[in-house]
Amino acid sequence: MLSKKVEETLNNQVKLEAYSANLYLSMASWADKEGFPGASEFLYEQYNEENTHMLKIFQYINDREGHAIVPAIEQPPSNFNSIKEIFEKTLEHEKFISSKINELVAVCMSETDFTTVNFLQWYVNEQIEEERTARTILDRLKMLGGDTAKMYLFDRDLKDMRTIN
Ligand code: OFO
Repeated sequence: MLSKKVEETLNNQVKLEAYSANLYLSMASWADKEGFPGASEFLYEQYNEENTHMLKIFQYINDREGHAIVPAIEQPPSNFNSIKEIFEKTLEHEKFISSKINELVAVCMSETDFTTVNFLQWYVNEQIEEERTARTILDRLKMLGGDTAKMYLFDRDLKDMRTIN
């Protein structure tokens, strides 16, 4: 059984994962509208992944006799200046999520809930991967330096990148 504190913190993480999903959905829409089909497809995939992250925690709360709550979610930004800005925001956001996962683990440790610490290990590893992918994409974008022809190829290649889970 979850302590109230762990239950509350997990429910807060549900909200953060749901926000992440909507943030990527919004980015996917912008990329689609601006003529970047590869980036858009990649970001729609991120949306699906974040929903999975959210649902896993949601179901875990109830599995441990807590009460998973469907959260109200703040509207994400809908306009961006460039694909580069999108991936800068992605990296910044994933770093923020990593810090929240670490806080969550710290709460579980202080409540001696080692079952949840164990459950969260998947998220700890996932965050390493998510930050790394965003950083890799940003590095590639920096190398292109705004070259339109190369940007076309970059966008096409993004379709095949499926390393953020
Ligand atoms: Fe993008 O992170 Fe979920 O956990």
